[in-house]
Formats: sequence, structure tokens, C-alpha cells
Amino acid sequence: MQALIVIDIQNDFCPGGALAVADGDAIIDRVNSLMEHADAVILTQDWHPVGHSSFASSHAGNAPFEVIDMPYGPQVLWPDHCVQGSNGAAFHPDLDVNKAELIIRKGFRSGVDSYSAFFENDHVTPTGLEGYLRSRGIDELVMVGLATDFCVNFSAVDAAKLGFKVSVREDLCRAIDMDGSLSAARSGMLAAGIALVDG
Ligand code: VGL
Ligand code: ZN
Repeated sequence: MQALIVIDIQNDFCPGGALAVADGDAIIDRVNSLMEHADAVILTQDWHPVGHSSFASSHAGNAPFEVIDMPYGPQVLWPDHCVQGSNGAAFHPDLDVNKAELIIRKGFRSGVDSYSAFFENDHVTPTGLEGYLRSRGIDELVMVGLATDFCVNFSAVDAAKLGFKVSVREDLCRAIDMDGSLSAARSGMLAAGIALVDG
């Protein structure tokens, strides 16, 4: 059984948002259509407390998009985004959320970011999604959403490592693409055995 995983199609990642991904909203109509054909639809929602450690504003002397060392490894610092309960954290109003059977929130612990839908950025703290998928008999995942090079990439690579059959619909993703992050993400996903599909 297959599931469609829709990553972080939230206001803050769409044009006008705090961490806008170029053309982030351009994928929404076709993502909605894809939901009609999925055995199961799962949404992820980036969901940070005020003052989250991934926010540049939480680190005196650092600016957004700088990289710092955290106890769990390097961390890009972001503008404040997807603050719990804010309009920026809400799903884009055009996204058909009614099809979702599960919404998994991530990044809710102050001290650790969570790009992946499976593990926080320490790579060991689970979100619970693996158990949910296995207990439903889901073994195949199609991923779409924002951003290709961060949350989609980390989610897809973790899923492949866990043994799921994974494809990423690149035409239904959009990237942040900083310092070569998109080409690095594509290479990493291919190396992990993920199918990068365009249409
Ligand atoms: C994301 C940066 C920070 C994403 C989330 O959804 O790709 N990127 N938080
Ligand atoms: Zn975030």
C-alpha cells in the first residue's frame, strides 16, 4: 500500500511568507489532484515554538541563512517561521486538507530542529511516523511539497534508509536552493535509491 506524503505546504513557505520558497504555491492544485489517487494522504506541518533554536533571532550575532554548530551537528539558521498557532504555520488555504488522514507536526522541541518527517535533526529522536506507516501496512511513499532540498530531502532519505520504497515528484516540489543545496540533495536522494520523478 502506498501513501502520499505532503510536506510543509504552509503559508510561511509560500510567496509572501516568512521563509518563502519561490513558486511554492504553484504546486498546490496538482498536489490536490494527486490526493484523489492515493491510498492514504499524510500531511506534515512545521510547528515551532516562539524562540526556537533554528531561528537566527534566537542567536545573538547570527543572521538568517548562516550555519552554526549545534550539539547534534550543523544547523542552518532561518528567519522566524511556522510559529505554533500563527497564520504562517497554517496550511496554505488552497491545500485540500480534508483528504489528510494524519497530520504530523515536527520541530516542536525548542532545542532541536526537525526537517524530516521521521526523525529530528539529531537523527535519532523519532516522530512516530514510521510506526504509523508500518502498522497501516504502507510500504511505498510518494513525496511532494516544500522544500525539495530540506524537508522533502531529509524525509525521503530517512524513509529510504528505513526500507520504504520512495519516489519524489520533483515537479510537485520547490526548493530553497542555497549554496548548492538542491544539487546536493538530488545526489543524496539518488544515492539513497530514491526515484526522482518529473511528472
Ligand atoms: C523547512 C527550513 C526550515 C522545510 C522547514 O520545510 O523545508 N526548511 N524549516
Ligand atoms: Zn522550520
